[in-house]
Amino acid sequence: MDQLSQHTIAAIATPIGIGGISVIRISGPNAFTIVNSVFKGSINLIDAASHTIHYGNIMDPDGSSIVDTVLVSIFHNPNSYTGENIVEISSHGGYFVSQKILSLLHSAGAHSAKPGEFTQRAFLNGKLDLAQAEAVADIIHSRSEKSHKASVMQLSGRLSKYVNTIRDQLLNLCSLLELELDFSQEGIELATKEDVLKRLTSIEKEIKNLSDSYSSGKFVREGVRVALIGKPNAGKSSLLNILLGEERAIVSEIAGTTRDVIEESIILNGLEFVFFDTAGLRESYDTIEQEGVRRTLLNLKQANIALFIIDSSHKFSQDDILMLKQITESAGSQIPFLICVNKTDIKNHAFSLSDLGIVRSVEISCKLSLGIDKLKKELVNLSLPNHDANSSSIVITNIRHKDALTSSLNSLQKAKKTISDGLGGDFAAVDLRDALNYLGEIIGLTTPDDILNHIFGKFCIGK
Ligand SMILES: Nc1nc2c(ncn2[C@@H]2O[C@H](COP(=O)(O)OP(=O)(O)OP(=O)(O)O)[C@@H](O)[C@H]2O)c(=O)[nH]1
Ligand SMILES: [Mg+2]
Repeated sequence: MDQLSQHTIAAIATPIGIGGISVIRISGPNAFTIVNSVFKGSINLIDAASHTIHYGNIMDPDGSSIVDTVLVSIFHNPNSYTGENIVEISSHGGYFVSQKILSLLHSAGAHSAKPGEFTQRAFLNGKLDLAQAEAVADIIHSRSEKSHKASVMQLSGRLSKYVNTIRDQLLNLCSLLELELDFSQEGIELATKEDVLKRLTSIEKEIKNLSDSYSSGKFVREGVRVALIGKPNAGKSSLLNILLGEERAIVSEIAGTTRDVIEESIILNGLEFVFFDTAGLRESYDTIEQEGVRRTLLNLKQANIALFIIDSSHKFSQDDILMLKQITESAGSQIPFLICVNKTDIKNHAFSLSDLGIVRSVEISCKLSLGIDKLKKELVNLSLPNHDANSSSIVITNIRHKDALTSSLNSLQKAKKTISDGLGGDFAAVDLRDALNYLGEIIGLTTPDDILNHIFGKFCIGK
């Protein structure tokens, strides 16, 4: 596929602001002539070899004054990021210079690049498939070791390759069923029903495993949202501060100190955790505190893990049990709860959490910094239950990929049912083609244009 665009586009690829250098990227058929018209150096850029760098000045249109001293990198089609002719101008950083150079390039005929247009061109020119293109954006946005690693894996093409091997197996099976239809008059059977079902089951398992990897993959990409909840004075803010290693939230012996939700993140085992310190849960006549409690409950609904903090210097009353039950119900069963028994340094009352059906609990003391490592370990285990530090297995981190796999799985299961019910292979073949198309959406083979535009539209300008 060769869809080299007619237009030459330009954009600043680095963030606007004070900095050492700024990079302006130009891609398209006229990249060399456009830059050459504003550049004065020891070489005519039109004659410059690919993958070379040239020192020179960007000049005002009348050639009388220097706008900036720059380095210009040249990449010839097709050996460039977009597959087109590319020039990258490294200018001085700052608010003004790069904007000024960009406006000169526009005057010389370059069009403004749309968000993600460079990567979109790379995709359209076959330099990257869609999953790889998405990985480019993920690398830029990754904030933790694990999300970075997953994005690099995806950019390297490992996910795409794996999806392709599943597609190949499906394609073979589909062709077999379709071929058999051609011979249906003669009653020739190319594969037994059992054999087809066996092969379908094995493909189904592969798709399902990949799809299931999203349960940890979404945390890898987006981080894990942990709500710190409990009664006033339980020590929620103290725990937040200990986890962050700084006095972020106000701690006091006055019940009802925290009102607004405080959000901060840390990295544990290469995974990002976003903690939300919330207002203590209790009946209150204070309207501000009531609002705080409302926000706590709202936060709980959006959390991936609820850390329920208990003050063990007080008796765990029937009211506490009731509150715990109520919030567990309001949060829904899908959120894992971890009970944190705090203030063990002044623990006064023994209570059995297992009587309440609570299996996961950690004893801590914020005052003495006890049990904090164990708590961190529990949080990681809860987020990545099949966590293996050295695992190189393929994990999907993108909801779009998950949705495509789910749809593929549904079509495949329909085909399986048709075959096991002894109905026509033609019906099964149609469902298998659907399953194939859904898999193709992941790598961009069968992705509708509006979805493509949506994906690239979320990129930053200059990427
Ligand atoms: N002895 C002891 N005191 C603690 C411990 N953790 C917190 N405290 C004290 O308990 C009181 C309340 O702590 P906070 O962290 O403000 O409690 P909170 O849950 O955020 O309270 P609200 O914001 O009012 O809901 C403070 O006086 C803390 O110093 C602990 O492990 N041991
Ligand atoms: Mg607090």
